[in-house]
Formats: sequence, C-alpha cells, structure tokens
Amino acid sequence: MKSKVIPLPARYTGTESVKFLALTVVSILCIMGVLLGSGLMYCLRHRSHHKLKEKLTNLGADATAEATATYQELCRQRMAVRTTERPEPLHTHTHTHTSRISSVSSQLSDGPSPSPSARSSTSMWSEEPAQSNMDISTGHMILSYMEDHLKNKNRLEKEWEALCSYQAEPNTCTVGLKDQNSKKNRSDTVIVYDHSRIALKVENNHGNSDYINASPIMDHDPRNPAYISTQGPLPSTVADFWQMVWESGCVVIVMLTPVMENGVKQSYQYWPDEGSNLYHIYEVNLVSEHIWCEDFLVRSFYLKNLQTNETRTVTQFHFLTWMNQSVPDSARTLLDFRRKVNKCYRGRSCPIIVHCRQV
Ligand SMILES: *[C@@H]1O[C@H](CO)[C@@H](O)[C@H](O)[C@H]1NC(C)=O
Ligand SMILES: *[C@@H]1O[C@H](CO)[C@@H](O)[C@H](O)[C@H]1NC(C)=O
Ligand SMILES: CC(=O)N[C@H]1CO[C@H](CO)[C@@H](O)[C@@H]1O
Repeated sequence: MKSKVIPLPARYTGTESVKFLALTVVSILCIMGVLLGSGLMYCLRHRSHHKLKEKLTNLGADATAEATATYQELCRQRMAVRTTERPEPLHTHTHTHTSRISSVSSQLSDGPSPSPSARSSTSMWSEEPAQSNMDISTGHMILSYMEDHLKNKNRLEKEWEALCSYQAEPNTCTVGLKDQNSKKNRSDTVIVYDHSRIALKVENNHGNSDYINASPIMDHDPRNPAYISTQGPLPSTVADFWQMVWESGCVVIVMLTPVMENGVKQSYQYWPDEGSNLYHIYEVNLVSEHIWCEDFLVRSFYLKNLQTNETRTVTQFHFLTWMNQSVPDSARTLLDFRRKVNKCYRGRSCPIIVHCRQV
C-alpha cells in the first residue's frame, strides 16, 4: 500500500512546487513593482514638498515683515497633514501627503467644536469650507502670488491708491444728506448711495422714516444680500438698528470696534449691560456673554418684537482689539474670529450685519 501511495503524492508535489515557484516569482515581481511605484511616488511628492519648503524658507530670508513669517507658518501648516484627532507635532506629518486627502472629508463633517483653550494653530483651518480644494498646486499658486508681490514692492500700494480714487457710478447720496436724515450719520464722509441702501419699513419706525446708514453687500444671490454694512449706531439710531436687524431676518451681528477707545466713543452700546432694554418696539435681552479671549467675545441676545410677540435669538461677535485707524495686531486672531463667525452662520441665508465705527 505504502509503495503505491508514496509516488503519487511525490508526483503531485512536483507539479505543485513548480506552480508554487512560478506563483512566488510572480508575486515577488508584483510586490517589487508596487514597492517601486510607491517609492517613486513618494519621492516625487517629497520633492515637491521639499521644493515648496525651500521656497518658503527663501521667502523668509527675503522678507522681513512679521506678517510674512506668520503667513509662512500658516502655509506650512496648510501643507502639513492635520488630523485634529491626533495632535502630534506638525513636522512628523509633512510627508504623509496621501493620507491628508482622505482625512479632509472627515474634517469637513461637523466634529465636536474645539474648546476655547484648544485654539491650536492646526485646528484653526480645519473648518474652512475651502479646505477641500486646497492642495499642493493651490499652495504653489499662493506662493507665486506672494513672490510676485515681494518682487514688486510698491504694487500693493499702487493697487490701494487706485482703489481709493475709485468712484462708484451712480454715486448720489441725496437721501442720506436730507436734513432729517443727516443727523443719523456718524460722519459726513461715509453715507449710503441712494441706489444701494437698506430701507426700513416706515410704519414700524419710531420716526416714520425709512432711513438708516446701511448698505447691502451682495454675494452670489443678487436678491438677498450676504452682508449689510452699517455704522456703529448712534443713541438716536439704535432703534433703527434693531429694526433693521429684525426686518432683514439677521441672526448674526459682527462688531469690529471697541465701544470706547482712549476715552472716545466709537459706537453706542446698543445692547443692555444686563437684563433687557426696549428700543422702540424691539426688546433686547442679554442672555449670555462669552469672553472667548482678550481679543473678542460673543454675546447672545433674545430679541422680541412687541408688536407681533415674535422672538428670535441673535448672536453678536464683538472684536475688541481692532483700533481706530490701525489694523489688528494678530492676523491669526482675526482669522480665528472669522472662523467662529462662519461656523455660527453656516447654513443660513439671512445677511450678517457688520459694523465698525463709521461703516
Ligand atoms: C402679545 O402678548 C401680550 C401679553 O402677553 C398680549 O397682551 C398681546 O395681545 C400679544 N400681542 C399679539 C399681537 O399677539
Ligand atoms: C482716530 O484716530 C485719529 C488719529 O489717531 C484721531 O485723530 C481720531 O480722533 C480718532 N477717532 C476716534 C473716534 O477715536
Ligand atoms: C451725528 C451727525 O449729525 N453726523 C453727521 C451726519 O452727516 C452730516 C453731513 O451730511 C454731518 O454734518 C453730521 O455731523
């Protein structure tokens, strides 16, 4: 029995081992191919990353401004992999470019909001909608734009001068200059154009007027403004202001000036210190005041129309350190502020009312 059985498995094993050998060789070739391919890809990506980093470093040597350094830092972080769940040092991520793309979609979904103390530089960009499109080629584009600016140092200034001499057409301000309206302007240099102003409902106005110094700013929808820019309310226009908030359906107010600066009033405080205040038929209740950092805070108001008994919650984002005739110290803080506003506003279609002192 044994002598008959043994040759069979032996023959069988023989053909099998040839098959196995062939299979092994093929698999090894395949694996080597894959390894080579991915190695090549890694090298290419690494090189392009490296080039970019070199460019960034060169830029740094070139430009002295602190703003440039901040920008570089932001760019670097942008290029780096950010998985907010893994707060590891940034530089360890720089080469795992491929995993970044897959992680982007997960970041876009509404994750838990970062706590105020966790204002890490990486989380700062994570909720930007533009994120999904930001890749290495966009990075290159931004860089070349910046390089261009560094080469033509006065280009920005020229653009600014051109912008300042620009006059919109038509540019009449007859409504804002009327006797009964001019006292409602904070300054005679910044008055709404007749063709683009917010008109209040006369029947709901305490002075039977439709005038407020405020302009709609359109984005993609020509019928509904994305923003309304206005002046910091005066004591005499605060009821008009809340009427505009009510009638425009606004739920987010962005205030970019401190109330007081060097003893000079920048804007009338149009909300109560605590409890509620009545401005004509608009009752404003201060619900909460959340001091996010020394640069900005967030207030929540309960707004009630006493004529209809309807109510609404309004959130005010108040930036405290953008001083008169200057720019904010930290671009990062301003971007952080902007991100908070966008996050609160996301998915809504009503205009954001934004004001500093004059507009
Ligand atoms: C609003 O509420 C008050 C008090 O509850 C009531 O007297 C009044 O009739 C209400 N007005 C409307 C328009 O519902
Ligand atoms: C703004 O700053 C300028 C110059 O620093 C000053 O003359 C002016 O009075 C300031 N205005 C207000 C409203 O603080
Ligand atoms: C408060 C106030 O009256 N502000 C100004 C509004 O605009 C006119 C000119 O149209 C100025 O004279 C006012 O001082």
